[in-house]
Amino acid sequence: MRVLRRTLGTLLALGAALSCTAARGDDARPGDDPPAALAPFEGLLPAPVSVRAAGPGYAVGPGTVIRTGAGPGEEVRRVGELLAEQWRGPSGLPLPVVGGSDGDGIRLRLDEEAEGVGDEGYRLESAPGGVTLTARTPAGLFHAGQTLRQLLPAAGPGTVPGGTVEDRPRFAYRGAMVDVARHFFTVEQVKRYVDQLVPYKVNALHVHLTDDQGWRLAVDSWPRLAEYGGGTEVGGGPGGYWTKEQYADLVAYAGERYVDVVPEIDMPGHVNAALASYAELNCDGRAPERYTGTKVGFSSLCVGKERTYEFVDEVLGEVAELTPGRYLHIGGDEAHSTPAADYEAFMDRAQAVVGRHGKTVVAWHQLSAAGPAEGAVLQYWGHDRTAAAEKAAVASAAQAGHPVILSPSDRLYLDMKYDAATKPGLTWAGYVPVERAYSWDPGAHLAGVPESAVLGVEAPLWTETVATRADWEFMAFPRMLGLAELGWSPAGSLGWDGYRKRLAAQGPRLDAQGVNYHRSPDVPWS
Ligand code: NGO
Repeated sequence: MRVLRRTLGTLLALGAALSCTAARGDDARPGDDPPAALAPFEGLLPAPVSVRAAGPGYAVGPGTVIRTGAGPGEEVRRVGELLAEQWRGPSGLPLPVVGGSDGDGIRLRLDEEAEGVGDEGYRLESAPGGVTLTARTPAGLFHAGQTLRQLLPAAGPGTVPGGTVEDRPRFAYRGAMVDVARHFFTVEQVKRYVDQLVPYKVNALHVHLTDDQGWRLAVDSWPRLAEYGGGTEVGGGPGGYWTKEQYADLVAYAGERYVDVVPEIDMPGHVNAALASYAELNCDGRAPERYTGTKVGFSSLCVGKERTYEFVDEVLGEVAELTPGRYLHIGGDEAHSTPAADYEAFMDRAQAVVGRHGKTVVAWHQLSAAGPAEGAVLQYWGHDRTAAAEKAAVASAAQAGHPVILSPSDRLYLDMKYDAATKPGLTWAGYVPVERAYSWDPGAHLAGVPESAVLGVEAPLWTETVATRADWEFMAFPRMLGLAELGWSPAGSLGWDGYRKRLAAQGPRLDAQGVNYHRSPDVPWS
């Protein structure tokens, strides 16, 4: 009986492999990605808006060139170079980048009138003569390139299936946050995160630069912040900080990949590193010790002191100057040591400073109860048990026109353990297994916050318990891929059953990139 069942299983698997090979055209080799269970376009993650499979596809090989069109198109050229750079290693092909658009190969086409693709979307058309990527913006072409890459095997040459993909994002903001304050991480390490996220069309990188345990960005007007305040971390390690050049380098690197950096200077709480660096920032004029524990809510800027606002203005001014993106995050969470009236007065002034420096405020959702400035964006980090009144304050701010970024802590906090066996991580918002991180609808998550008020989603990685790049990856992957799909794919194509297969299909790509991801037993990894 058992033998019979096994034979039957083998036959079924063989049948699936054969039908899949047929669907992929004559050039596909058995064993190519995606795994046998999925037809080629079905493995795409995030799932695209629409797909039409048609006829044979384009075989990518040693003769394949990337054509970046006629005319000036310097940025298109740059996108072409970047895509070539991403694919050369895995494909082992030379992939030269040339001008013009006639001839076989991969053609990048900027068309400002392209329909149905929005600012970041694209159309991908594949036939034996080549693949044409069309978008209204270079960002759209870049995203199209990521889709194309997923249609090829994780390693080696292969055939792009014939057909058309039409695609555009559901939400404008699809973000990741990393806390480099609790444990210090270098710009190079953060760049690697960018590399790991852009294949999934993530477009925002929020860097939590300051907290009680460390100040991580050099500020010319207040040099001790980084030099002294950056000199430790949770657990008492040596910490560190980024020079302005290093930060600018990260911003440029991310920007070239269409990822906007959103810097956060947390205030009026979470400021012990600053208070320890400058006695004059303290109400009593005495600097506290540096802090290497993990408590929150014990520090506050001195709201009644004018010097505090000079500090805020000078620091935010320098950060704004280094940051081309429109957002500046000023924290505003867990100000438990700042009386409510002081908090409001302080946040009013801090928000005005951000505006004067030409940026739009982002703050954690506690600001919603205390008077967000016009246009300010609120980042919601509550959970299922968050008080109704707190949620209602976010809803009424949303109804008054404040866009909301959703980071529900019981869904998207990457520092929450997957389950009891996860070594790093916290549990205050509960366990967040891969399915829980994915199976919810950002367009209908908070009562009174309609989809139109949702700017997007972001998954924060807090690092009280995350001290190494390996643990960081383990906590972020694969949950970040779920965020990417929630942020990009139409509501109608979401669903755990399909998603877990798409996710499994990404396994070999994560392996090829050397990502240390959690091989959740709920996902049918091949
Ligand atoms: C909270 C807190 C952070 C912690 C994090 C840990 C926010 C917005 N403030 O989230 O300081 O690091 O939880 O999960």
